[in-house]
Amino acid sequence: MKAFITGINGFVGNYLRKELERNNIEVFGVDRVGNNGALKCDILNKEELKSILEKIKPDLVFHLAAISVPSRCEEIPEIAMDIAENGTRNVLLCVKELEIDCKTLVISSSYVYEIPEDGVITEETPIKGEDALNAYTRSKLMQEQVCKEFPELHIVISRSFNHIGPGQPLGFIASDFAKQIVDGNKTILVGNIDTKRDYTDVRDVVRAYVLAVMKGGKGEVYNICSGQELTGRKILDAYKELSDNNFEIKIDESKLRKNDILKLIGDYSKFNKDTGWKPEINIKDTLKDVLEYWKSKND
Ligand code: A2R
Repeated sequence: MKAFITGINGFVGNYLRKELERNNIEVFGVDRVGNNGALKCDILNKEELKSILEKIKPDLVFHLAAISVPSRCEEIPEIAMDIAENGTRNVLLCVKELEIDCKTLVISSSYVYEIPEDGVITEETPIKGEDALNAYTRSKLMQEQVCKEFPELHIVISRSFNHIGPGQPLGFIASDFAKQIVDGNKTILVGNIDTKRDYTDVRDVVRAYVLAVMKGGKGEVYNICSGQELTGRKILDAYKELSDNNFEIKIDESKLRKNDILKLIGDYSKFNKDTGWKPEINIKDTLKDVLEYWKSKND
């Protein structure tokens, strides 16, 4: 069996490659650089992508390539949208035109949901409109829209909630705090650390992605999440226990976001019912590994 990953050398792609190889699946992939065994291809270049896919003829396609850091999407919204819209369309058009008999997983986000007043988010929760405030959300809404242009293909959409793990770059809360702590900062500058988020270990997430593409129904959308609440404050508490840096927390007004979502927690029971998946890694163990990762970078 052969798998093809767009964005193979990203944070998630790296873990996904290992998970697929553990399942004895041969893995191919592209990014715009072409290091580490990846094929160099911008998914915006359809002809190049098509010639690669024509040779591989994968059984499974994982479409991960994106501008994945929301703050970066705000800086380059047109590029983020182009990759989400035309990049996704190119991947699906190539599969269609080459008549590749495969199943495709497209990674969307929990940010597409309207936030309910209370309670957890299911796949029935309404999604935002095209006028959504943030560029990352708009790009993911567009990506889902493009998938609807291909009703004949076996496409599964993952609405992934926050995921964390060793190797995640800066720009995400667990990495940002861990780096400051292992660097010995005595004061950790924070924004709002009381917003509630749903975090899953990236290793559980990639296990979910493999199950989603293999067992998920054609055209189905699934929440991939832990259903557990975690705040920045709790992450910092865990880091304090795990490290010997007795740091203080200081609010940095410039880090407080207007329109911050106070609570974003998912329900994965639909995905569990269809695939049997549930998260297995305790998030405290994840945070320990994240801290170790940043320590190892300093050694
Ligand atoms: O091309 P590079 O070297 O910037 O690699 C990134 C790749 N990528 C692309 N590959 C081909 N053509 C493009 N036009 C293109 N644009 C970006 O996508 C990188 O390898 C990958 C994204 O990796 P990360 O930024 O580390 O994202 P992460 O955390 O692995 O997220 C994967 C997916 C994304 O759709 C997120 O929005 C979602 O999971 O959460």
